[in-house]
Amino acid sequence: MIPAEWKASEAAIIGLGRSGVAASLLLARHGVHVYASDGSSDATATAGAAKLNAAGGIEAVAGSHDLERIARAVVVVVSPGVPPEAPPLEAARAAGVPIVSEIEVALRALDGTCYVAVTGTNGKTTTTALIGHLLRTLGKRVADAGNIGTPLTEIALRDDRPDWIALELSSFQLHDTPSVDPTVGVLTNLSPDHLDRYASADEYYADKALLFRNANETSSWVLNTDDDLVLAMAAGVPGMHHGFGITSAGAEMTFTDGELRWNGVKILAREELPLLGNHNVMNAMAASLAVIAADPAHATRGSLARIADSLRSFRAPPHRLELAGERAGVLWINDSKATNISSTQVAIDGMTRPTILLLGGRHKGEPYTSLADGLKKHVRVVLAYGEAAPIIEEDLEGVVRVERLGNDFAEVVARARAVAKPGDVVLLSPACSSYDMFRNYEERGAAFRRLAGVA
Ligand code: UMA
Repeated sequence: MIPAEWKASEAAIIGLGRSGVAASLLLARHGVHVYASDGSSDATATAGAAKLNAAGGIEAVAGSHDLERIARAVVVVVSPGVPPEAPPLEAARAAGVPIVSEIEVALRALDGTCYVAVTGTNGKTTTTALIGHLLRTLGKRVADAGNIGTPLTEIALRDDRPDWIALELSSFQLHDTPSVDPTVGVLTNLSPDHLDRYASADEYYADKALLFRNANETSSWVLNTDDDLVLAMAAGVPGMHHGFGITSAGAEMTFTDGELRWNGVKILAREELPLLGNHNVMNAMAASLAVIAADPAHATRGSLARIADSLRSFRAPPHRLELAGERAGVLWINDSKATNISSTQVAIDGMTRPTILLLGGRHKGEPYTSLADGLKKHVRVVLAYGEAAPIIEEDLEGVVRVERLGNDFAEVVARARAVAKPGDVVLLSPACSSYDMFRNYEERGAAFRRLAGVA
């Protein structure tokens, strides 16, 4: 339920991206007066403001924040991309105004709806999409939401409520979401990320641990038993623990003799899963286990057969080791979603041909030196580009051939084409965010596909 006291005053929404726009519309629908602002006056913020001002009951401004007005608000609703030290949030904290996430607003409006929440460093989006797909195959009406792309408040605005929500939660979204209490919670894996926003990996992990903040005896957790950090974080958390793992012994969901098995029962053979890489085997295990844990009716022989069929028909979401095409014997792979080191490591390890790697963008704080082993084995040339290029060049000196390029992505792709020989792969797996050159990783991946000209 949206609290009655919010309706008596004004809510301040920070950010006019998808989250801020949907959260504003939802609060206005619930009778809350909304002041929404964005510090930027870029095209997205301006369009967001125009949409909200046309909606009624909302005042929206792109280009500045009225800090005094924000300090008088009854609540501040923050978009995930707004860092905690942003001036509007400092102003709210100084005035004692509670700060909540867009997800928190949606959970209050969607009170009582079942959801599987997925967090972790990598594999979140694919696992979330898989969970949505599996539940749909089992006959449920499901919405995929959160970090995957559709804000949860957008789902709450729909007249038709889903039976289930497959909800991807980033650490940014978990930060200000005190009500998070999923039917099933999934923790895929943990490794350092977002060190441009967090002072340390531990600070980032602390936000991930907020998935468990309302854990109780009726909670259900799906955990990667191959990952010591995951096990340490979940140790002692109340509720049922369901493990999945390839290398660890004793997990409920295993990958044994080339088969995904649940409690020893075959779900399907590896070759039937149409996804590249072992990390996707882990994602498929996590998703299947989450769906089985969600409802005892999903563990019958018939349901397990439907889960297997559903895994066979799943296709990878775009920008995740996506095959862009092949020309003149060169394979072009778009892994634009790889915005951290561990994700790029997984991509490199999955390469079976000599690889030209496009690495770069906005540096996020992790050193590139940890890529050295994989680079030596699989990569012929690294094309380092964007803001991170000098750091990449310095970190990888003596490890692999590195060519330092600038900020012109067309030039980067043209150079890849010139360097590639028949039998090679050109892999965009940047290990950086895209924000120095693009609006987001989707735009970067789309530019790669277009410039590659292989589709
Ligand atoms: N801003 C201010 N004032 C400030 C600072 C920022 O107004 O002081 C503004 C910015 O100008 C911007 C807005 O705040 O317009 C922030 O918007 P946003 O980045 O949160 O954009 P949304 O469109 O709402 O997208 C967000 C998620 N973005 C981020 O977490 C950065 C999307 O995840 C998510 O899909 C969407 O909500 C719906 O839930 C994207 C992402 O990159 C895919 N996520 C990160 C990742 O996967 O690594 C966490």
